[in-house]
Amino acid sequence: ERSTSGFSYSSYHTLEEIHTWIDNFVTDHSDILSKIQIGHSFENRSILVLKFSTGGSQHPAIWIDTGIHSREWITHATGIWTARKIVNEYGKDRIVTDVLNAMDIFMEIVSNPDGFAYTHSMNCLWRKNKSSRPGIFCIGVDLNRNWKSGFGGNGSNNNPCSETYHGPSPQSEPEVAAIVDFITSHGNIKALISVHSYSQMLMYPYGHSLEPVSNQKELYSLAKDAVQALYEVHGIEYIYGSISTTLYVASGITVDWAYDSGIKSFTFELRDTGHYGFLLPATQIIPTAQETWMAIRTIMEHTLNH
Ligand code: ING
Ligand code: ZN
Repeated sequence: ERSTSGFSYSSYHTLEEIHTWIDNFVTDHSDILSKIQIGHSFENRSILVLKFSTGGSQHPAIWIDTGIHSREWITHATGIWTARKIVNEYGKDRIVTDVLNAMDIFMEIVSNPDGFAYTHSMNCLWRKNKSSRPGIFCIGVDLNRNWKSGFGGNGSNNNPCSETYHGPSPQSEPEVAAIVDFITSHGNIKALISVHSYSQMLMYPYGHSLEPVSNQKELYSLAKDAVQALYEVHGIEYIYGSISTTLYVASGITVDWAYDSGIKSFTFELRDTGHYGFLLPATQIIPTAQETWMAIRTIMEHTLNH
């Protein structure tokens, strides 16, 4: 490590700092890392994805996104720590090594760059993106309600001023369309992990329906194992189950779209349970990332073997 040696993994960072870190991190580990631009945000910021690959063509892959909701700062910080962990463990940890020898990993750290910039400049509790449309007074679409699966259903809102506004049509938002286009054209994504905060939960589809998914037994037992692995790190308890039965009904969400596209999908709600909420102190970044890693690693291992 040279150019990233001064970066603090135990602090929160601005968009500019994260983009600089991405460039330096990719340079430092160019043997297995590259940077892909998959699109532009509404305000024309780059949408960047880290690709971890040991070579080969058409490897199956795992997708991880953090920061779809801009105020959930612990998710970006956890993503950054996780990226470094993957690089450090390759060739050391058997599971990471086996996974990366057979599969690629894609990580989108700042999935809502406009909202994230706004949380640093104006309103640290901003959730949605920053899109605006003629004749509509309020700003922003909820990027976790803008997906095709169950679009416009219960647990999403038709009012542009709502925090859960689903937008005018499925994938109307460039930040969502970029992911849909990338995953669809890749064609071989096996698992998707979408990271949110807060509530300490690990969930799987559906959000838009109470109906159990066809592989719900598999997803339930994997979630149970992942949550157990997480608990063993720092004793933090997560609850788990389908989104609609564990949290609430929510429609047009990332993981329902992924599931309907044939991808095993999970969504995390990281620390805490509401004491600090979205404003989790930076002292909790490393412990949160450490425990989350053990759950992610469990999901990766299962994806490799199934
Ligand atoms: N909560 C999520 C929300 O978008 C969620 C809960 C996550 C619902 C994943 C559906 C899927 O309402 C937060 N904190 O963002
Ligand atoms: Zn969220």
